[in-house]
Amino acid sequence: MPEKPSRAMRLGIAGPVGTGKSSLIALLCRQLSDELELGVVTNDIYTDEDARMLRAAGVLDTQRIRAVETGACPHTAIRDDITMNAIAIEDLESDFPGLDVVLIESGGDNLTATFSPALVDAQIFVLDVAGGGDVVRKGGPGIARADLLVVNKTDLAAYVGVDADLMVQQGFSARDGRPVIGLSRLDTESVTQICDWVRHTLGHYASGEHVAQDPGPMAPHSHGDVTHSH
Ligand SMILES: Nc1nc2c(ncn2[C@@H]2O[C@H](COP(=O)(O)OP(=O)(O)OP(=O)(O)O)[C@@H](O)[C@H]2O)c(=O)[nH]1
Ligand SMILES: [Mg+2]
Repeated sequence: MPEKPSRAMRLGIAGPVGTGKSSLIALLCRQLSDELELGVVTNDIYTDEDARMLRAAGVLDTQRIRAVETGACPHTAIRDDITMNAIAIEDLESDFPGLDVVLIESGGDNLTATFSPALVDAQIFVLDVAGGGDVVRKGGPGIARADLLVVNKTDLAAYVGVDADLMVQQGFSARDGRPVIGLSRLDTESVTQICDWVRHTLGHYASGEHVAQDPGPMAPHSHGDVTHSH
């Protein structure tokens, strides 16, 4: 029998800038806070803007929303040195015993940033249709191997000349059958689908069957005149 975990499931939400990570967290809080005990940790480079936005949205007790100011590229705090996030999560867990899920938002980064499996039990990678129909094909560890790929803002697809269904299909092809959800906060069916995915994943986690996966390392990239490889 797999060992049952004794703490909340940590669910990471990553993806490029502006694809709708905070909005997805707000949506999940709105939909699930009656049935699940939730907490949130946001990551921003220089501000606590995402946490303030979520507190202002009134979707959760403001004390359950904590901000980590990374002061560096977002992936630094979700992958290289997870200490600040781990402390924020532990503080939340000690202030609110019995949490079911802690949602962790990565700062918006590029296509290669993913959470360390030491920080999260499962992760969602969020793209949006406005980023262009080619993004899924371009690939990257989050697109290929996150526990769930979300193609967000499908309601905007017609306005930006993108075929959202095709993006979702390309997601399935790029992911060896791992799940993909085309999402819009205006499309009730898609909202139900993502809530069901969270319930299903939590069920697996709670029974001890879920194993945290590492989508893979960052691609080499440069900061000014220094080149890093993570
Ligand atoms: N039309 C539409 N807009 C959306 C949807 N989801 C989010 N947005 C909008 O997209 C914009 C960016 O959303 P955020 O949730 O702030 O995105 P983010 O990924 O958290 O952004 P960063 O944290 O800055 O990287 C906001 O104006 C949202 O209102 C959606 O389903 N449909
Ligand atoms: Mg955000």
